[in-house]
Amino acid sequence: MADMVQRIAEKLYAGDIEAVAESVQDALDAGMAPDKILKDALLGGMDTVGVDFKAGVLFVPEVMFSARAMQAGMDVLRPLLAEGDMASAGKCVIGTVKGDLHDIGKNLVRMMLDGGGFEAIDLGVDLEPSAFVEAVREHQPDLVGMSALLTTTMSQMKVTIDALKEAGLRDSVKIMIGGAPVTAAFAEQIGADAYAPDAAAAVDVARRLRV
Ligand code: B1M
Repeated sequence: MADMVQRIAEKLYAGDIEAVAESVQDALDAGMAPDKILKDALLGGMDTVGVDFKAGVLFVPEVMFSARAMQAGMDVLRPLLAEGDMASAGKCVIGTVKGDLHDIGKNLVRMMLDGGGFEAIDLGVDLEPSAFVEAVREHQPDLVGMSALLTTTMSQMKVTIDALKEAGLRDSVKIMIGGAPVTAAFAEQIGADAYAPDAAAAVDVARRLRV
C-alpha cells in the first residue's frame, strides 16, 4: 500500500494526469480507503509540490499540471467521498475570492460539503464581491463559504462581507472562511462567523453553524 501512495504522489508531482487517475483507481481496486488516498497520496503529493514551488524548483506551468493531476485524482474519488447522508443539511454557496485562482482546496471543501449532505453551489474562482451578493440573492443559502490562498487576496473576504452588509444580506447567512493563510483570529477580525482549517473540519463547522 505504501508503494501505491508513493506512486500516486510521484505521478502528481510529475503532473501526469492520466497516471494519477489510473493509480488512484488501482489503489481503490486494491482496497485502499478513499480518505487515505486523498490525505496521504494526493494532499501529501501536493505538499511536496508546494515546498518545491516555494523553493523555486518548480514553476507555475509545472504546478498547473500537478494541480490538474490532483483534480483528476479527486474526480475518481468524488463519488466515494460524496457517499454521505443524502438528506439536505442546508444550502451553501462557495467560491474563491477576487484575484485568487486557487480552487483545489475550495473544490475539496465543496465535495466534502456535498458528502456531508449540504447542497453546495460552486460559484468558481476570482469572484467579485458582487458575485457573492448576487448568489445570496438568487440561491438564498444558509451558508456562504469563501476561500483564499494568497495573503494578498485574504482582504477580499472582508470586502465581500462588507458588500453583503451593504446589500442588507449579511444577517441572512452564516459565513465560513478558509484557505492556507487564513486563521480563526482573522475570521473574527473581519466579522466572519467561522473558520475551518480543512475540508473535513469545514463540514463540522457548517453543521455547527446551522444549529
Ligand atoms: Co499558487 N501559491 N500561486 N498556484 N499555490 C501557493 C498558495 C503558495 C503558498 C506557494 C508558495 O509560495 N509556497 C503561494 C502563496 C504565498 C502567499 O500568498 N502567502 C502561491 C503563489 C505565490 C501563487 C502565484 C502568485 C504564483 C505566481 O504567479 N508567481 C499565483 C497566483 C495566481 C492567482 O491566484 N491569482 C499562483 C498560481 C498557482 C497555480 C495556478 C499554478 C496553482 C493553482 C491551480 C488551482 O488551484 N487550480 C497553484 C498551486 C497549486 C499552489 C500550491 C502549490 C498548492 C495549493 C493547493 O491546491 N493545495 C500552493 C502551495 C501550498 O499550499 N502548499 C500555492 C492543496 C489544497 C487541498 O489545499 O488550498 O490549502 P488548500 O485547501 C485546504 C485548506 O486551506 C482548507 O481546506 C482545504 C482542504 O483541506 N480550505 C478551506 C481551503 N478553502 C477553504 C474554504 C473553507 C474552509 C476550508 O470554507 C469556505
